[in-house]
Amino acid sequence: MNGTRRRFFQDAAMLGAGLFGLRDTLRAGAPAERLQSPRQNENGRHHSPYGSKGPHSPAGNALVQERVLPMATPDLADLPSQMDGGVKVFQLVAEPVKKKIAPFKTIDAWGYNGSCPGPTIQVQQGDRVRVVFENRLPESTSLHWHGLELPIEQDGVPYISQKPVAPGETYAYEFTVHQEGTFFYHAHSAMQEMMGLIGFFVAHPENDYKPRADHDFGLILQEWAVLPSNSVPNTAAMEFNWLTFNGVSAPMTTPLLVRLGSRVRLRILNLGMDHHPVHLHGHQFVLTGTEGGRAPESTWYPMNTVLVGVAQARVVEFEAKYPGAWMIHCHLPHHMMNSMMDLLRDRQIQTADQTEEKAVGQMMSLAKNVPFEHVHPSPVAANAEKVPGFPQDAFMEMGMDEVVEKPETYGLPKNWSAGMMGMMTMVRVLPDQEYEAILARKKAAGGQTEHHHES
Ligand SMILES: [Cu+2]
Repeated sequence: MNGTRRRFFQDAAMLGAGLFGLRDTLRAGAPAERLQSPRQNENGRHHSPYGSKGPHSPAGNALVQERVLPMATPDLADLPSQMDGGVKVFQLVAEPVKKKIAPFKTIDAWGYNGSCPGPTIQVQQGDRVRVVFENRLPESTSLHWHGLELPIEQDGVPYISQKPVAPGETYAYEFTVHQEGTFFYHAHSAMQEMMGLIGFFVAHPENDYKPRADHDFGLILQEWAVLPSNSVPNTAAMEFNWLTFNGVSAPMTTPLLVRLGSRVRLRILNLGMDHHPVHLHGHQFVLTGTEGGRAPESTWYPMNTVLVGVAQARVVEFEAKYPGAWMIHCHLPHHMMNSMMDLLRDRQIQTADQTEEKAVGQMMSLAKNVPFEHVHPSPVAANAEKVPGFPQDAFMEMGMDEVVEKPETYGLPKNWSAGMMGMMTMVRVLPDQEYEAILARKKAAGGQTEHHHES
């Protein structure tokens, strides 16, 4: 990036953050784009579908002040708040959620406010926070604040720091956030965690991190064991056949849009049974923080794959230097696919039995149910069936571009979705004009993509 360009971004970002900050862009009907900075463009991309349920004040809805960049959680909403005196108040409801994790797979998960994972909570260091929590699950639960330093009675551990919150009960948590960083909330019950009871709790620093990022994204990694023709995850399983980012498997994951030349922050959070090495294509990043907060710059070194262990958060940053659609995915081979058991049932057991005719027939019938037109995207050799080991990846690629189409996928090459499976998304590094064009499409589509809210 040349100096002029860099200065433009910096200046625009400073102006955007200072004069015309988050509060304005979050307000419905705000004057259109007075300044175009990456910072501003990402603001307000998520409007909670739950906002209408509770009281609503503009001040409370400005989740962080103008000084810092809020995080965007693709495919998930932010939890709105309201101010009660000096306290930022959130309403969180634990409840069963029907969650579409792939165009042809809907599961019975548990989550918060109709969302799985739960909506993202964003606060600022120094905030006094109250979370009014209601349990609409069929069993007792509680809320644990992972990584936060708070009084023991707010720790959310059943029988140790509080009585379990019984079905139908409400319980208020209240504490002051003196830390900054990437935290999360979850039920402190192992099986409930595996049913999906988790969400981001991001505490922005009093003053923005240096260097400042132009884009900030959060991804929650989860895994599910759901047998074919079943919808309820087996929470006792140790083998997983569905892997999700923010509650959806690729190609349903919404691509991350960034401006060419911008600085991107990626916060990756894992609550499952496996550790996930998350890899970024085409760029190097540095590890700038963990679930414990920001790391000193002297500790940063280049990498492109970060191991996100269970119960960890990893924060990485990179300069989006190269235009293109660059994969971000867990690199465990089995986590780069969706369950094909629902589709190619017997292939899992007797691959030698599989023929191209049978496989394509199965894919056709699945496609008919979704529905989309299935086009077999990649050729196989004429003698493929005679080769030991065949098939491996043949027949796995399901091009379904039209089913998962949204403004963020505009302009991707035909059949792009055939290359996207499992714990996978992409960062689309776009030159100004293309970036603006997609932004305009998002705006025309209502400023948000509602595919995250399944019920
Ligand atoms: Cu993985």
